[in-house]
Amino acid sequence: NGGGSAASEGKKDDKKIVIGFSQIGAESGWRTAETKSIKEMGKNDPEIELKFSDAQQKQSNQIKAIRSFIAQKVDVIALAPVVETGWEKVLREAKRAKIPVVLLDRRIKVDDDSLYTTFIGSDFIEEGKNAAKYLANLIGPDKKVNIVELQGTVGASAMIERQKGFAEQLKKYPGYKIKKSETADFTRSKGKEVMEAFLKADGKNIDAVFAHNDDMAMGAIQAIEEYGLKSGKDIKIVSVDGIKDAFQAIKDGKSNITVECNPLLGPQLAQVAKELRDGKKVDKWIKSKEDVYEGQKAIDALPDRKY
Ligand code: GYE
Repeated sequence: NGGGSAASEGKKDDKKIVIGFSQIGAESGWRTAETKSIKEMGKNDPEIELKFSDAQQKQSNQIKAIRSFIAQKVDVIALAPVVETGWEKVLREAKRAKIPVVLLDRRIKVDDDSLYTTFIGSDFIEEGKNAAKYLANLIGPDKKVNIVELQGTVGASAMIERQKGFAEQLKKYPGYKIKKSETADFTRSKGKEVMEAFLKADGKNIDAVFAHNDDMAMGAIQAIEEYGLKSGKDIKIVSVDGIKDAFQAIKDGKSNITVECNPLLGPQLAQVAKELRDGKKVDKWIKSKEDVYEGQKAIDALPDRKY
């Protein structure tokens, strides 16, 4: 089994840890950055072998991928679950095969928490709250503000919890009202489409947009400009993720706030996989450290953004 010779040889004689990763798709700049981070981990980490599967937004494809990973006897299954519910059956199969399941970036809802080992990702409630807090701070907490909301993928934990956190925080500002709230699937094109409809219905009375991700906000900005209003001024924009485009939009005066959500989870996934191999106990939630950016702080940070 490799013998215990030179320490400098490290683990190279050992068997690699095989990780099967079921990715959601490629709906946003955020997700593209996550995929890149995971693939780089698979390429650069000598202890890891990565099997990558793209589900094209379909839970049924993810379930198929998980079953195939089980059949291939991978060491770890990593899952970015497109929606929260409906995972019990397949995760019980993984548990029976004694393959640990690591949730990446989105959560699941299951009665039995032992069906997954850990969740690596963000606090979406906190992100929603921060979006509301910073918006109120920007416009003034005592103002009357009509908000339209662009939701992420229906049933996704990132959508459900951002919505919840935002609404909860808004209770502190009685003049702030969510006038319309619709899904735009976390994509730029849908963000534009839904915003166009909002503007057409009542464009003169929209003061702010809360988008569950930056991509939808970028689409909304386009819609606002085409409608003839000034995005970032006539209509304030707050969104989540912290992709470079959002920083650029803030610099250009077209957006106002982006709440950071870290997609660069490859290194953390590798670390967890190694800890599991070594029989270590891992925390149930490995939480990302994140910030909020607006104004000069966003402009200063733009050159160093990694995604
Ligand atoms: O915010 C969004 C994406 O699951 C945290 O999914 C992720 C979200 C992210 O497509 O841009």
